[in-house]
Amino acid sequence: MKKTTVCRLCSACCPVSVEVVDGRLVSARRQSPLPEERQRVCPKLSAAAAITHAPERLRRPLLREGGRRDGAWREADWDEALAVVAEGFRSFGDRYGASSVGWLRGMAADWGAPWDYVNRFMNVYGSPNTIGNGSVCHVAREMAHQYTYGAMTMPQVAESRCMLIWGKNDLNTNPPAADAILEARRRGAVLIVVDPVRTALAEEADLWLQVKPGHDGPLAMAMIHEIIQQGLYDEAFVRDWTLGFEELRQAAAAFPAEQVAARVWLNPEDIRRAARIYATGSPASLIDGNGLDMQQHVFDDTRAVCMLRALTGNLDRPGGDLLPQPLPAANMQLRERLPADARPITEAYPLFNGFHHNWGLHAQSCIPDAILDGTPYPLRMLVVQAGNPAVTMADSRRVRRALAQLEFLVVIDPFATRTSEFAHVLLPACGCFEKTQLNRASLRHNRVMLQDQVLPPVGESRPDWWIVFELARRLGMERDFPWESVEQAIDDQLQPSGITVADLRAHPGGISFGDTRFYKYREQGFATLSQKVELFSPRLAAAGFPGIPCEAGWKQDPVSFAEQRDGYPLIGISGPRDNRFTHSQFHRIADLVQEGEQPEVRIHPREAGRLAVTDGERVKIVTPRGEVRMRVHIWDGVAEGCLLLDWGWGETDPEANLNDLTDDERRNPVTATPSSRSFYCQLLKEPPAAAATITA
Ligand SMILES: Nc1nc2c(c(=O)[nH]1)N[C@H]1C(S)=C(S)[C@@H](COP(=O)(O)OP(=O)(O)OC[C@H]3O[C@@H](n4cnc5c(=O)[nH]c(N)nc54)[C@H](O)[C@@H]3O)O[C@H]1N2
Ligand SMILES: Nc1nc2c(c(=O)[nH]1)N[C@H]1C(S)=C(S)[C@@H](COP(=O)(O)OP(=O)(O)OC[C@H]3O[C@@H](n4cnc5c(=O)[nH]c(N)nc54)[C@H](O)[C@@H]3O)O[C@H]1N2
Ligand code: SF4
Ligand SMILES: [Mo]
Repeated sequence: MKKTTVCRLCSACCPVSVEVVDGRLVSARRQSPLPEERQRVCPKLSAAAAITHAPERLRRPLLREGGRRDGAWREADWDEALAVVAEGFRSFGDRYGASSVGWLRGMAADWGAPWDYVNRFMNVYGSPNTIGNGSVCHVAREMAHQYTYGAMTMPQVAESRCMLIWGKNDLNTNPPAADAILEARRRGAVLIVVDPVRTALAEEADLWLQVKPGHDGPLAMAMIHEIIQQGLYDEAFVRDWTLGFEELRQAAAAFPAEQVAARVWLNPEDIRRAARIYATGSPASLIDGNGLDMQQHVFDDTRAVCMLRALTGNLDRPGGDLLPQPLPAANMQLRERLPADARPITEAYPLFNGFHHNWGLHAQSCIPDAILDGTPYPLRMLVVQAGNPAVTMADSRRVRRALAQLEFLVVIDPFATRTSEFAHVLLPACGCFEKTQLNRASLRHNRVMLQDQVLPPVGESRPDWWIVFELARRLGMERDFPWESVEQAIDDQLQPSGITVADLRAHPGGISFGDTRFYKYREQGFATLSQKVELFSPRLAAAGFPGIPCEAGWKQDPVSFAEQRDGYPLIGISGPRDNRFTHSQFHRIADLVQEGEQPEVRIHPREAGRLAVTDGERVKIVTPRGEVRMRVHIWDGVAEGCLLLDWGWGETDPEANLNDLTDDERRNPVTATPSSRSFYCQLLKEPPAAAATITA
């Protein structure tokens, strides 16, 4: 039988058709408006059956013998496992207060309604410590959009004459977006790419700016300066709809292309050309991505990038960048139920905690601080859902120390992971095809599509929503979790829109809530305090942060370990995402890895010559935090002075856990973001004998 649903094997949320025979997924294909020969295949989706029915899938809840972390695992039924977890919530709450319990959320299983259920559960329980990983993912960037013009924009490439792609690699990370970019290219749209790596999109570009890692802010400021100085900005829009143009003009004057160029590894003419092409190419879309995230200056760098959209009048216009029209939906989180004096462990980041009515908390690094240092107070019990922090969080050796110190750790995941090694309870979650849920994308962008269950649960695994609802019942929260099915909960959430699950099932391709409208700000202003685009932010200035991005001129080098760069002279770049894997996931799936495949470090030929390393050689990469071992791949798509390291192998190859190298000490003061994308490091040759003994 063929069915339509949304794939959640990564965060791209692609609409897909899947074929199911006798309760098993047989094949899956992305739905695409393009003719078949132009559709690109997603290897993860092609391997969906192997992933879903993998022998390693957890099929029953697991508990430790004697409740000790060093006890052997034993299988349990759900009743017993949930009773143990509920007892944890009760006893830690009684002994230390509800805030001693935290819930950490990874990126899988979506940020949509399922995330709202967890927030609701924890708020009613009384702990403010429900924390996502948005400080390293896009939420820090989202906050920069929000502070500049009220919401995160969506590029409208179908009608763009020019596309400026800034630190995003949709070919590997978001196939529907990549299709749209390549189609726009086919009809002649100009393409500029800002990326330290020669990605396939950079190869395709009319102009590729191979920026120094982590130095996007000064580049954006130099482009702003050029646009203002040459009078290439949209005067009417700037006059009517922006606040702080004069302050921005003055601050940007400290960033002339001639001075900035060498420091960001570019030449001045390319910076000026990029500014000119973008500013005169309207309508132009600006596609910003995760290359800006995981950088210590993510917030200011992204604000500067966002300002380019406003100066050129490309906001909320066809072919530019759309301000979203969120679907009217109920806020399910019951935040008002938290005790008034509840202090989250992320209290040092109040602006980030509160910038959005629905995002919740995302200063992920505060979790190890609370466990290890008791800062601002100790966290004793943690639930980790849909995440693998032992591999994916910055300075993961410290994170593993923290996990080992927890008095009680519950992990909810379809697979055992490096993180679950530290767990006392391991609850088997359903994969994405085995459950029904709403995706956050549906709540944000006025096209709602149901991720509909197409398969029965594998083994006794259960959907995340079911686990949360059942726990709630066991803790006496029946009144707040009255739903007998997820369909009822979704209907309640979508009630303000009038759309129901039944409607969505009748329209598996999705339902739009009204037409897309442009220039909405002309009627309602922007969703900032001044209702204008805030080039200067009075809110930030009042809180003691720069009102204009980079206003202090050149700040300290944002690349981690800059103080120790004498001993660690190369810049490591946490590599682009491979379209076969999602972070730490799927490296065990035989269809996706080649026999004997090892993670690689890519090095420019001249740098390899200086380091005297050869293609295929296994080497050690070291930072002040730790070391990894990878195989050399000589490639001229990365600049001299940089090492491009494969990302995500730490789950299957503990010697290649990239976050063993990264730093979590220096963080962005607004968003708690560390520079785990770029860090100073050194490369050491391995003695041949030692190298021969190391296997993946
Ligand atoms: N150095 C470095 N660090 C990074 C990054 C990087 O590029 N470089 N990327 C960062 C970014 S942007 C992100 S978002 C994070 C990602 O960090 P994580 O969210 O920790 O990443 P994953 O490895 O995808 O872990 C997801 C886990 O969820 C499980 N899972 C899958 N589906 C479900 C489900 O439906 N329910 C449940 N309960 N579990 C499920 C998977 O088996 C897996 O164990 O990593 C960040 N860390
Ligand atoms: N296949 C696959 N798809 C995924 C994921 C996955 O793990 N695998 N993860 C999902 C998640 S959680 C996320 S957040 C998205 C992220 O998706 P994207 O936003 O596309 O992020 P990346 O591919 O990590 O990085 C984008 C580009 O930034 C570049 N970059 C690195 N450092 C810098 C820098 O200092 N400046 C600039 N300008 N660019 C830089 C990288 O070389 C890369 O080409 O992908 C999602 N989709
Ligand atoms: S890119 Fe592939 S894995 Fe990610 S959601 Fe789309 S089809 Fe699924
Ligand atoms: Mo992410």
